[in-house]
Amino acid sequence: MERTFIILKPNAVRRGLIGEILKRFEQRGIKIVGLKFLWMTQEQCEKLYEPHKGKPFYEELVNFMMSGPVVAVVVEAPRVIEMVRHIVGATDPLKAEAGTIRGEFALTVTKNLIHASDSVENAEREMSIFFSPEDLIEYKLDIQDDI
Ligand code: RTP
Ligand code: MG
Repeated sequence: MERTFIILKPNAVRRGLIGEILKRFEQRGIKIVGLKFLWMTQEQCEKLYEPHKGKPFYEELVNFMMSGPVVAVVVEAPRVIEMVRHIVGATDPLKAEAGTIRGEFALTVTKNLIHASDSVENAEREMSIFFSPEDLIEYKLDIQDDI
């Protein structure tokens, strides 16, 4: 079983898309094990985007990510890192396939609605910025034996 880390970016919250986006993971049978509504601090933002420091889009990205509250989520399922990124779609909404979250609801690269970790190492690193181990809840989904 694998876990990954997701952030619904500030424009997803402002546009009222929290339910729409979480629904897409729930309907796949992906289990939510951690959920927080928060306004990111500069420190959290710098840690999250540490690998992108120095890139041309860094400042704009960090400012945007702190422009309003976000929803931080940890989810669990087999092969969930790849599955979540498949549901989210390509970074550039122009290249995101129809039917993906970005392909249906996003317009620009910076404001592409959602962040999702891209590897086991990054998932662990990123979720630990926002969640302590006791924030992550173990339980059985009703549908777990049927997916
Ligand atoms: P994410 O990390 O947010 O799930 O998205 P990703 O892997 O598809 O994209 P990544 O390359 O990790 O970039 C992180 C975020 O930076 C913004 N970005 N802007 N203007 C640009 O060229 C550019 N490139 C990346 C996006 O908001 C992207 O989600
Ligand atoms: Mg990334």
